[in-house]
Amino acid sequence: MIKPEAVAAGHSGKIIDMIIAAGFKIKAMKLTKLSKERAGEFYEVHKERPFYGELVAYMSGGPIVAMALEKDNAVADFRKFIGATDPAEAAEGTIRKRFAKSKGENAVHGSDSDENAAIEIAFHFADSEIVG
Ligand code: IDP
Ligand code: MG
Repeated sequence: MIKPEAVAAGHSGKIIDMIIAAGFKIKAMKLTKLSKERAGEFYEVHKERPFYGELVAYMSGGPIVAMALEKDNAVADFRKFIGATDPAEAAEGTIRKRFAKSKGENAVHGSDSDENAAIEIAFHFADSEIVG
C-alpha cells in the first residue's frame, strides 16, 4: 500500500515508478479509502500496541493505493526496497528514506511474509481484479 499521507502529497506516481524500476510486476492496483473498521481489521495484529488507535485513524484518514506485486523473493526484496519502519533508520535510496515523514507516517506498507501477503492481497482484491 501507498499510505494516505504519501498519496495526499502526490507521491503515488513516483513511488509506482520506483516499484516498477526495482523489478516488481504490478498484478493488481486500486485507489481506495479504508473505513476505520477495515483499517482496524488490516492492522488487527497490532491491536494491543499503544499506537493502534493512531494507526487506524491515520490509515483510514485518506485514500491509499493498494497493489499486488510479483517478483522472485518479492516479500524480502520489497521490505529491503522500502527500508526500515522508522525513516531515521531507513537506508539511503529506500522509499521510506525518501518519502516517509515519521515512524508512523512512513509512506508505504509491505507484507512481512508470503502467508500474510496472500491474506493482504485477498483483503484488497477479488480474484477477477488480479491479472493472470
Ligand atoms: P512495518 O510497516 O515496517 O512492517 P510494523 O512494526 O509492522 O512496521 O508496524 C506497522 C505500522 O504501524 C508501521 O508501518 C507504522 O505506520 C505504524 N507504527 C509502527 N510503530 C509505530 C510507533 O512506534 N508509533 C506510531 N506508529 C507506528
Ligand atoms: Mg509490519
